[in-house]
Amino acid sequence: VGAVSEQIERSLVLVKPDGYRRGLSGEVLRRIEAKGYTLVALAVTTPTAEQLATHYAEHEGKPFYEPLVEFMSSGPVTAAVIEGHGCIPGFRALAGATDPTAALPGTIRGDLGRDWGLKVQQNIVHGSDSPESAAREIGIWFPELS
Ligand code: RTP
Ligand code: MG
Repeated sequence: VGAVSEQIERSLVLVKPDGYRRGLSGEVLRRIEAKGYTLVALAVTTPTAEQLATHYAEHEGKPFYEPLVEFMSSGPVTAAVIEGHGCIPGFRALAGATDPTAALPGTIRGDLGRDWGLKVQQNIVHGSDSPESAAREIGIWFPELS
């Protein structure tokens, strides 16, 4: 007997500055829509220091934190709220492994990403990792929705 998901959930997706610069926002959104998830909010915005400090609070103090914040503030991101049953783990599956070298072909990071020899993994997309993270992150990027 399979588990039945009863709640339509929402996830926060970011096309990070590397993906935005490379013109991959449309490709990422295309894959989200082709999978069957619904776009409920969409914006292009350059992250502020305050947004990034809140968004990445769990990583503060880690060796990659400073380069990560520097990278994420280097230009616009495309931010989206997506909706659908299981879209939180579903988008993480579409995104693939954090390390784009290890990410499987067929995934966003596996098909479109690579190691550029930089201080931090530039891996095209972010996706919320739990319902709690999603609610918190949607509040950061789309306060009008929370
Ligand atoms: P995300 O939060 O962006 O969806 O990615 P994730 O869950 O797969 O990865 P996470 O562990 O939350 O790390 C957040 C982001 O930090 C960068 N990172 N670089 N060792 C490294 O160089 C390293 N580790 C993490 C990546 O951009 C990662 O997505
Ligand atoms: Mg994460």
